[in-house]
Amino acid sequence: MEESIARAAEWLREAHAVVVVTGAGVSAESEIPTFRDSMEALWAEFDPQTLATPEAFEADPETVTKWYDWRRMRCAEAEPNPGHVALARMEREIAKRGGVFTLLTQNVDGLHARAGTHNLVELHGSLRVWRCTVTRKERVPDPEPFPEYPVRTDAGGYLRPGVVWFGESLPERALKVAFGASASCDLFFSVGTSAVVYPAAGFVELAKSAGARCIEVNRDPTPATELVDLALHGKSGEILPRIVDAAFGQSDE
Ligand code: BJW
Repeated sequence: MEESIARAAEWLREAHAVVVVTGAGVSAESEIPTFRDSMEALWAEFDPQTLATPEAFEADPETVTKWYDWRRMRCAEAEPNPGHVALARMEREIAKRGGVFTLLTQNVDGLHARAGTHNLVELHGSLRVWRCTVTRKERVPDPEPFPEYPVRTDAGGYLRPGVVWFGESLPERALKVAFGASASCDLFFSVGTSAVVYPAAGFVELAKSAGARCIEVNRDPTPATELVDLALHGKSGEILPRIVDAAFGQSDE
């Protein structure tokens, strides 16, 4: 592990354009269950892959709204962990050296922004923002559970979470930035993601084929493991700070 950390740090120091794609694993140490491990307690009988669809919301808006509201509350209570903080510092250090840093997250929990990352693309939307199914008008609900499920709007629709479900398109601008950044970076990190959900799972292939060095930081091996130049298996909240400290020195912030 020591040798891999040193190599990742060396590549980070040499990089001019860094892209990081993150998934639910980066928030696991903030006590937000990962997407595929999220069905605990009340939700054990459900399959997340089935609930995260427009069809599920149409068929059972009560259950889907309850699930997202439960997750919204957990995210509001969570705090960024050392992995989020290390990525925010990575952005500042790269910027100090005149480089470009882009963080593409599949997470809807808002923790990267709260940790201080600026150039952030939320590929799958946000759990903070909800919208009316009829007017598409957005709003940020108060940080307390909804009084009813599903939530009716004045326009006669329902309030749905501002996230991207399976079968829905990602925001156009997010896609454009993500494809552009992945195709033009010289260092790419895949962090805390099972790397199975597209289009995000394809960014590492794109970066690799465009000549970038690719690094995976994940608890378990994934389909990306075979593609990358360096795979570090463990907790991102432990590995990312070690890479950033080894590249730029211990943080004195
Ligand atoms: C740790 C750790 C620690 C734990 N430290 N690591 C091409 C091929 C095949 C299919 C498709 C394709 N293109 C599109 C599709 C269809 C579909 C898709 O990809 N399906 C696959 C399942 C095959 N994609 C879509 O529908 C997308 N839309 C689209 O492409 O539109 C056009 C189109 C439509 C239809 C057909 C073709 C084109 C939309 C995808 C939207 C995904 N939305 C969700 C829900 C968001 C709201 C919510 O959160 O509920 O996003 S699904 C879910 O998966 C969520 C996540 O962001 C996403 C990725 O999951 P993630 O983050 O990787 O989490 P996990 O739990 O899977 O993994 C966690 C990892 O962390 C694990 O590996 C652990 O080991 C690790 N870990 N602790 C480091 N401490």
